[in-house]
Amino acid sequence: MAAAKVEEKELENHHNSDCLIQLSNPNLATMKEDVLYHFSLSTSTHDFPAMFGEVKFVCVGGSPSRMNTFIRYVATQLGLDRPGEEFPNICAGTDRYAMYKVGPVLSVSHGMGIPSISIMLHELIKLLYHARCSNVTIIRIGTSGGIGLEPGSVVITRQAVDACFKPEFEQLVLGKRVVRSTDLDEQLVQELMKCSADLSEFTTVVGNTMCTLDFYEGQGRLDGALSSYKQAYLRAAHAAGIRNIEMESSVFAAMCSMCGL
Ligand code: R2B
Repeated sequence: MAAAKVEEKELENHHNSDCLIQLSNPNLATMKEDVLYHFSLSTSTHDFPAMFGEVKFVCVGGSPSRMNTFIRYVATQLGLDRPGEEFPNICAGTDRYAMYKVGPVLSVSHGMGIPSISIMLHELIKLLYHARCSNVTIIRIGTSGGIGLEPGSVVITRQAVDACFKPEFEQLVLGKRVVRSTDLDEQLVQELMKCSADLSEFTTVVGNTMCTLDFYEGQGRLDGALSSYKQAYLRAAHAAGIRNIEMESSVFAAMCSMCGL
């Protein structure tokens, strides 16, 4: 094969091996416009490929101010900070979520709990699809309650589990119980763990993360209006490999893996 042809083939192969966003909704192809209501963005008013086409990393976290702090930190790390200049909130037309971008990194807030992050993820995944992004890595960074760890430790989630310690996300869809798996990317887990070798200020461990539906009773806390604290439950969770508890990981894992992220 001539050199140009070889190059063309290589490019084609490279393109074929690209990991694209997979939506599983045939209705979207028939819609003239896709409105991402809670981002205040629409395919008819915004040029998604121009705005987001270069995105390779998406970091999501609960609070808007933390995601702003995060984008400023990333900008400094990448040498893309703009002294004296604020990063604009791309979703300024709404106060539901906040979104910031620097270079290939997008930082998005998701609020608290499964329903809130799930709405955000539907719209974020469609945004990445419309922008024709490929090979995107998505990470949730957030606070959580530790089990058997020093406060301030970091847990890298190997598997998200439910309150019965099962690696499943159960949802009622049109009145039917649908169970989806909550596997995460083991290679990414290892890569993140390697990064922690350079950090001595806090402990980093790999473990399972339990996702609960509420912050108080569901997490066996002592300080809610109602309390169901049982040390035996937390001990059993620890024995099952659970090292922290939060409120979003199961739907995050299920939706991202279903959409090829
Ligand atoms: C961790 O912190 C929040 C509750 O305080 C919730 O979003 C979570 O998962």
